[in-house]
Amino acid sequence: MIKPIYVIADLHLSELHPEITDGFLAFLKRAEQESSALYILGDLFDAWIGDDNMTPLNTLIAQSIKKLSAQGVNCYFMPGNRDFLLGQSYAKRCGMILIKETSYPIHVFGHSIRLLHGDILCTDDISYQRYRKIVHNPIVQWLFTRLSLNYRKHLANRLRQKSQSTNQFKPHEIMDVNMNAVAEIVKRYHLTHLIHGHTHRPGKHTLGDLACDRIVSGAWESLGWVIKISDEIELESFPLIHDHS
Ligand SMILES: [Mn+2]
Repeated sequence: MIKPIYVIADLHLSELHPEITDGFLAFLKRAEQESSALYILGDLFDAWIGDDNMTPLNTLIAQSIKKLSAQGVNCYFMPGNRDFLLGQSYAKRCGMILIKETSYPIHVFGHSIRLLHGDILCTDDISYQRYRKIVHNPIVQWLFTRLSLNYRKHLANRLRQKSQSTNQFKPHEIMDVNMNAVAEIVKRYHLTHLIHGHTHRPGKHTLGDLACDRIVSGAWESLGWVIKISDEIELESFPLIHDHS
């Protein structure tokens, strides 16, 4: 029997939440036993200012993912809106294959599945989409990575504060996916499943008229979340248990 493919997103790892880091390390051991591949669909880290910022946390995570990939579990990473600067150098340290949001659907277990972080589906949030266009510009990114680490930290903090204060006043609906954007992708790629994170609204939605399921992973907080792909596609939540071994 072929082992399932695991998909996770939105762990938002940071020094502020060691319990989530512990939960992730325990999850990686589980994934080593249970899965054939792991897709991380972005926002693995709460912030990423460049692959040269090797903190103890980033080093620990790289070593742990590397261990999993060395066991033959293929690991893939698609950047989210928090860690879109995570590049080839860090991916290599983790033994992960960096994949772009523009990648084609994967055809596994008879499904046609498109994997996304999910932010590009939130087209009602016009100011965010405008910001996204700027920060995804390769020239802007190149310039940013040329700044000193300290100055990048400072800029990242200011950006985060600004996004927190503006998001506070945004209506709930515009922070969710736009159904026209969903339908467009489903039709264009003849998808049977669309899998994403980002919205922090875990759930399984049947898009009846499109004959497609949209499965949304949850953000790791008090629970961890994994989407398991095999003949069936399941969304599972589990308590974050510290692994003492
Ligand atoms: Mn996100």
